[in-house]
Amino acid sequence: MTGTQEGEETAVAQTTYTVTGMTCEHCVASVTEELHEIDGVAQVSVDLATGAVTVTSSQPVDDEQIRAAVQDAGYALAAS
Ligand code: 9UX
Repeated sequence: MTGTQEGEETAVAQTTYTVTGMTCEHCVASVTEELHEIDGVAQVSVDLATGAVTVTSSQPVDDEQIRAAVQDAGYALAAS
């Protein structure tokens, strides 16, 4: 019962945030790119319709890092 998936980084954390202000796929691309620059971030999934952004990482990521990256991209994190 060892649960390591081959070919993928081990995901230890997965958190969904709500990002406001994204209105097209280019917005989605910008946010995705910024979030990928954070250490440990392995996968970023964005639902444009709802603003739901799910971040999967190989190590815990501080919410403030997420907030800063989203702001760098030009958008905002909804208060949780
Ligand atoms: Mo699309 Mo988003 O043209 O700020 S990039 S609206």
